[in-house]
Amino acid sequence: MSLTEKDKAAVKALWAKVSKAVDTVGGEALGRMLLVYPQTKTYFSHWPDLTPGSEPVMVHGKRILGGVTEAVSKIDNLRGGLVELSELHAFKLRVDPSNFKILAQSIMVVIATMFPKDFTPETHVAFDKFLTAVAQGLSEKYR
Ligand code: HNI
Repeated sequence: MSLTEKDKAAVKALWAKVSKAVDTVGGEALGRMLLVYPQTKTYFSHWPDLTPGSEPVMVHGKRILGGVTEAVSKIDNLRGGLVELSELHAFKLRVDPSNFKILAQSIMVVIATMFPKDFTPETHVAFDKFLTAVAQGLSEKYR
């Protein structure tokens, strides 16, 4: 299920808009993930506050969004391009890779609600493929 040139163009066009809302999208998505899938809270138990909208959630959400922006810039080589982030999540943070799918889902819900006109079914398909490829890239170092 590789990304076509058309998919890549759709992802880049969507991201050109989404990345302007860098202060909100990532934080909202992370807050949703922690609330809707409470098992993900175990990885962040050292934070003082895990409720949606809290400072650590919003700050870290912005960082994650920066990771996605990096992935968009490496869209032609997601398997090799995310090796450092993969190493971090695999060996240091020990995040179960099944959680990448859960975060991807949360990111898409937030984008769909904030950018309903841009998140067309076609863009949804392209972006879903992209986030699947990002999850694969992040999982590269687990084996
Ligand atoms: Ni993730 C740290 C990017 C998914 C748990 N994560 C980061 C950092 C980036 C990042 C960037 C900061 C790195 C650094 O400090 O050098 N994470 C991403 C991306 C995705 C992702 C792009 C998927 C799209 N991370 C997840 C998921 C979980 C997760 C699904 C767990 C459910 N990440 C963490 C934790 C940290 C982290 C935990 C360290 C947080 C801290 O500061 O304590």
